[in-house]
Amino acid sequence: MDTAPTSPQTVIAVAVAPARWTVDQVAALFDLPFNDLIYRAQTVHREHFDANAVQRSTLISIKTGGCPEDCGYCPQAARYHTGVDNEAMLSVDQVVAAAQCAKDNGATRFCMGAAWRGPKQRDLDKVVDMITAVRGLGMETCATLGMLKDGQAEQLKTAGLDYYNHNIDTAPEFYGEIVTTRTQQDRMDTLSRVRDAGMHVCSGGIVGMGETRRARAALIVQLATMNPYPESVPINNLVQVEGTPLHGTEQLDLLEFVRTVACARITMPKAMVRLSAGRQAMPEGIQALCFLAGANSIFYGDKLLTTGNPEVARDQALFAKLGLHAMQAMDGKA
Ligand code: SAM
Ligand code: DTB
Ligand code: SF4
Repeated sequence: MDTAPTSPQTVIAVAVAPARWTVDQVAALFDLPFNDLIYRAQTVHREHFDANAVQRSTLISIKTGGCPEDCGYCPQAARYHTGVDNEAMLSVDQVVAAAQCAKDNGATRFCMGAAWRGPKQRDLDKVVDMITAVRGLGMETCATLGMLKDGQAEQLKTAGLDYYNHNIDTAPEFYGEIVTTRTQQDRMDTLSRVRDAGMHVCSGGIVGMGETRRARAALIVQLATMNPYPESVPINNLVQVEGTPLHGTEQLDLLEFVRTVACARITMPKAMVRLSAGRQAMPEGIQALCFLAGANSIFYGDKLLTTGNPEVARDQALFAKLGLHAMQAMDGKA
């Protein structure tokens, strides 16, 4: 593949490049002059999307804290002292009230997250009721509940779940330095179950965990070479939480975050690329560059799961300033 784009013709060639991206190829994208990379990403973006439409998903933590896993980034792991308490699961009524509020604010998708290694059957029964109720409000539904066992994805699909979020988080070779209580292959196995059950896949990763640029390229390749690649790709910048092992990691240059978004857009042209965690600490100019680089989705609402996110009013003002408009529900397309 030609990796030295200097003309629009070259850009078109990249847009139809085969899906079998290699780490060398994506590393070469990362190494492009910034303007060339963003131009390429924006060109690909415009071939598939309204460049000024951004989808908005609201998150809720339906079960907070006390998780047995050891993910080095996560404030909800029981073993780290982060000040996040282990709370009981929310009721269906609490979840529906939050979903209604998110809908009233303009969100089209509602994502329910739980601090589990994976759901137990009685937990899943309650999540099924939540999904049914949120769908009843006319919103798209997403859940992130950890690893799924045989048969569980089918139950979620039957309940009407549109998306299952399960991040592969980082490059395969770096994964063992961040999480030891499961392997990345375990994550891939759950993603296969989600696909086989006929749900849309939401899978992405976290950058700013001390990985190399090549590892960021390898993360993108791991996502882009899934067959098919995920419909939704959240790109998170590590939110450093005191008490987690990754607290104190050197901050990623935010222009490198923008590059990661651009590489996701170029390699997964039809995916919704979500500018995810870390947005609260991002200046508006960086967020604007992320949209220019092909991000077309955000988490919307004052809170992510346990950490902060820009206030709704601030995001509405940003949309107005940038001339962005809300993307309506995807009708299952992305
Ligand atoms: N327990 C389930 C799991 O791990 O799949 C679902 C909830 S978990 C909190 C969802 C995702 O949030 C993780 O896979 C990770 O990508 C992201 N995440 C968690 N803590 C984060 C942090 N401090 N900064 C950025 N992303 C984070
Ligand atoms: C995703 O990729 N990022 C969201 C969502 N999927 C579940 C979670 C971000 C969590 C940030 C830390 C917290 O708020 O606890
Ligand atoms: Fe548990 Fe998920 Fe946090 Fe890992 S990321 S500790 S699995 S809640």
